[in-house]
Amino acid sequence: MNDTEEAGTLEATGSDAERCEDGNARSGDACSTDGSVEGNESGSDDMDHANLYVAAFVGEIYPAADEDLIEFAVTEPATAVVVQVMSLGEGACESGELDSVLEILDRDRTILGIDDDSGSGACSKLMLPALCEGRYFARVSAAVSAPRETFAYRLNVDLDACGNGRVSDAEECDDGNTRDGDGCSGTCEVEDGSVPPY
Ligand SMILES: [Ca+2]
Ligand SMILES: [Ca+2]
Ligand SMILES: [Ca+2]
Ligand SMILES: [Ca+2]
Repeated sequence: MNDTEEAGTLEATGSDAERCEDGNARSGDACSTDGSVEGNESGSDDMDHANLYVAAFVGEIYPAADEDLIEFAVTEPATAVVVQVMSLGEGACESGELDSVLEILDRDRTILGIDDDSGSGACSKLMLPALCEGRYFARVSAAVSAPRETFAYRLNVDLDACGNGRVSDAEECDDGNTRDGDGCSGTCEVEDGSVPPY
């Protein structure tokens, strides 16, 4: 589906990225209608050839009914993940012009989570605690009722291990260890009958 789309990075295609972003009030819209988005899509919607996630990933749902599959790796046990779809410019999520649906899948195509509007406006945000090590996939598509069937978007994947002392949005607690029985479990969930240390 995406074979004709060009690969690139924001750094390498700065002027193109700016051209998309300077569309003033309707930047996401402008990008997708003229097909000028040169984001980070270099793969397909096939798991064996999926797009690899890079920070500040830019993709495009184009043509209509396009589905983007973006692969990310979890390298530490009990990793919390927060995945978020955002607009390239201002306001597209809030106005509903960018109405995404986001799923997280594992290698077996099991859907671990699905979200429509938990992000800003009509954009999507998913949080999953305690993923095991392995390969995972974010799948982005347009909502069935989306006012625009095509749009450019930014995808952010935040991975955060349990036991690193930082409480991710997807963790209930993180006491700096992965031991159970001390109020915060090895998967960073608050344990019953105790007060979380953070
Ligand atoms: Ca695409
Ligand atoms: Ca949505
Ligand atoms: Ca953590
Ligand atoms: Ca603990």
